Amino acid sequence: MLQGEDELKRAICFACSSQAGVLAEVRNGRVVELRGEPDHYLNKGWLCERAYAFIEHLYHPERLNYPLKRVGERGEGRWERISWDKALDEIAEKLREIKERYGAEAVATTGGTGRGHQETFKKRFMNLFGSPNTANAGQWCAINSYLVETAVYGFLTRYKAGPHPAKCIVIWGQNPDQSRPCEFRRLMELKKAGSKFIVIDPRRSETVEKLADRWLQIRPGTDAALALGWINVIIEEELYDRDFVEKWCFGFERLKERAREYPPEKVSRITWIPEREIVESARMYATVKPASIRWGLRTDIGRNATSNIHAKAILRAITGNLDVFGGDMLYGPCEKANYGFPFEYTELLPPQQRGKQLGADRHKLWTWLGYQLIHDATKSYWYGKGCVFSYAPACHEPDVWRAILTGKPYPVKAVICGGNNPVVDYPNSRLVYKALKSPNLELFVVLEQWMTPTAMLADYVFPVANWLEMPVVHMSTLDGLTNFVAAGEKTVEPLYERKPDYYFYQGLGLRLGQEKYWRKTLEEEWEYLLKPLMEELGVKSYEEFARKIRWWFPPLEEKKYEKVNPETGKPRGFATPTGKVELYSTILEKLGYDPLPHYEEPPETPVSNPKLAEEYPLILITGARFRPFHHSEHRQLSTLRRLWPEPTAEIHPDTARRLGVKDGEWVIIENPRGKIKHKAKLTTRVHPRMVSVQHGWWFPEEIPEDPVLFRAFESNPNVFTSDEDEYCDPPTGAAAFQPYLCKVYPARKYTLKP
Ligand SMILES: Nc1nc2c(c(=O)[nH]1)N[C@H]1C(S)=C(S)[C@@H](COP(=O)(O)OP(=O)(O)OC[C@H]3O[C@@H](n4cnc5c(=O)[nH]c(N)nc54)[C@H](O)[C@@H]3O)O[C@H]1N2
Ligand SMILES: Nc1nc2c(c(=O)[nH]1)N[C@H]1C(S)=C(S)[C@@H](COP(=O)(O)OP(=O)(O)OC[C@H]3O[C@@H](n4cnc5c(=O)[nH]c(N)nc54)[C@H](O)[C@@H]3O)O[C@H]1N2
Ligand SMILES: [Mo]
Repeated sequence: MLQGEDELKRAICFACSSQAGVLAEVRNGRVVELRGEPDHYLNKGWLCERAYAFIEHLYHPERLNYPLKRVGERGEGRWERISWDKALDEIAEKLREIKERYGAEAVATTGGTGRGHQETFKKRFMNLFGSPNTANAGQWCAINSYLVETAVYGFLTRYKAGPHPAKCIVIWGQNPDQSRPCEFRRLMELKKAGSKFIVIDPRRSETVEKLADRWLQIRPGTDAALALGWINVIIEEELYDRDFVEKWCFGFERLKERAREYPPEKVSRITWIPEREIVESARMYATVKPASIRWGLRTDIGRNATSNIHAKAILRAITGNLDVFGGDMLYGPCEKANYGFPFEYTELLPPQQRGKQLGADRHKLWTWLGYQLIHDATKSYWYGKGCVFSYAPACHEPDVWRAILTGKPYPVKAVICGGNNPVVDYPNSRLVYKALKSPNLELFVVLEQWMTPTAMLADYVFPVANWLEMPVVHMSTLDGLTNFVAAGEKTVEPLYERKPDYYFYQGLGLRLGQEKYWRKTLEEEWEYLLKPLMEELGVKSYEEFARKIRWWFPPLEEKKYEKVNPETGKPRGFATPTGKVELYSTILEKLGYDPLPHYEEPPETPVSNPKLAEEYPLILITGARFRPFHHSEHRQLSTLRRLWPEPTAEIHPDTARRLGVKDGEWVIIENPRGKIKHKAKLTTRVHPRMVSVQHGWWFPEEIPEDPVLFRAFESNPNVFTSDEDEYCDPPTGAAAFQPYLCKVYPARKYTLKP
């Protein structure tokens, strides 16, 4: 581009996982303005405040610009600059040595929401290196949900308004007003057009206020009981789709028996939702058609995660809302892409390494065994390639830290952390900290945009690009979640020595005998991935695809299971071992888990532990999303921080009065495992017996060096979330960010002696 020339680039926002279309005005090689892409299918010209803040993010003086190598002790903050090449040489050498001494499984990775296309390339590197120990946030966030759904009906579901809107929409444990603002705008349109909404949330969230025709104020952690109660009402009142159940469902009689254990009066006692509301909402969901269930994080986590997800899948099926327009449409990976094996090489992980996956003995759906069963069942269906998720199979995240500290079941000696801030965001974050500081850990590498509490503990830190500095693609192989493709241009070359994460994994791969499997550039990887689609569309290069095509959707087709397979002359059915929707899951049964959903009281509630509740009487939930931040990110950006300067805890005014807590004052929230500090926000949004605290808080403006670490443990509820087995979901290992017991008192009592 010539000096003085303006250029318009078409990017895809990666400030969360929503993928809004962004137009970037570039002047003299500098991004000067961002705008929503007017005709983009998702955001239609609109952007949230976080997307706009990315110009500040791009040019922020505190961004990491050069690779760093630690020279002092871990956490001391003494670094020297090093080149990418030299750092990669040293790390490759160290990984080779660790593999020789302890085996490849002694190397683990951690990840978050897949920023910078992390998980795909991490997975490729680890499969080829020979380690099964990739840990990631998908274990408790969405990906475990997709695994359970795929086990039950062989496909994924995704809510899409499309040309056939749902008449009834259930929003279950999700607050899209804050967590998915682009999609939320579409939901508002549906509301205006007359769709009915049921919102299930212990808080009167923004979504409850703006959308709900019915709000079920559920006791945290009891969703499985409610879902089973709905199933009970729907079966007992014969509101189910008899025809679909007879033809296409497996295990209905056994489900019926199980559901009898959950009559409305019992479910009301468990969930604190009045019996009448349970019955009426179940009737509404079952009779206002088509209906769709949107789910959020809250049903993916904790002790009942698999039962929650399984019960939700059952509800969709027995009401005849599965794979019908306006209901929950089924889909598989994108057919027109080289997804799966030729991209991640999962099957090249040697068989003797698969069984070594940390947690494989206890969390069998999340690890190799479960993956294998699901993969085999879906294989004939999905273009011979089966279900593939970059995030799974993966190891049980909490086991990584224990293996570092105890050497059991074998030592973990190196950790690569990319796109993730586990010292703040992972459950039991003090244990994460302890493991990362341990002398047992011989190598800790972090790929980051900023110095964070986690990066402070690293031996090497690599500076990575943000989404304005790299080509972005969203599609199935990258997250296992979409069958369509969306692509964005890089708007400027990465500044300083920043690079997309890809070049780290590729650089290591090239040094460790993986030359055959890595291409020269990230753009070439995308061209290979999208080759079938590009050929069909007559597009020559990635740049052309990102500029001209932007996004591509497969044709929308309903009742795909009825389509006749030409080879057998029979309907194709569902991609499960029985070919039906498995209300009774043969995969869960084979793995030794309950084949039907059930409800179990979480380990730390007034019901399961009344004695503890005497001292800690309030029910604590953590991490309800709030704009403008994404998890632990963006506190450095002044335009956003101004909108939300400090952590806040929602407390009911009646409760606050009783506790002597005033609005806006600092309070201590204490649990047997620790205490944190938030500012009290008195609001009737929360139930008088509940407190809601935020997650992700650390303070980039504070002292970086250990032990202060930007005050990473002062307002971070993960100092008292547990990652012990008794709190986790057995099949998937999903940890619990809630519910817990706590007490709250003004901070002045704690800090100032009169
Ligand atoms: N108590 C509690 N804890 C929670 C939750 C909760 O509800 N309550 N929610 C959990 C959930 S669902 C999730 S998904 C996790 C998320 O946990 P994390 O994945 O740790 O989330 P982020 O804070 O977004 O961390 C991303 C880090 O990567 C950096 N980053 C951003 N983009 C890129 C990139 O392109 N490449 C690289 N290498 N780095 C990048 C950011 O600067 C940031 O430090 O948090 C979990 N933690
Ligand atoms: N602004 C912003 N947006 C984000 C993120 C972010 O950090 N910030 N993170 C992204 C990620 S990775 C994720 S996973 C999503 C998560 O986003 P969502 O799926 O929307 O989940 P949350 O906001 O964590 O919780 C949604 C609602 O569930 C309620 N809730 C709490 N406990 C329970 C319960 O036991 N049962 C039920 N039924 N409801 C409960 C909370 O009160 C809250 O209103 O957000 C994504 N979008
Ligand atoms: Mo998440």
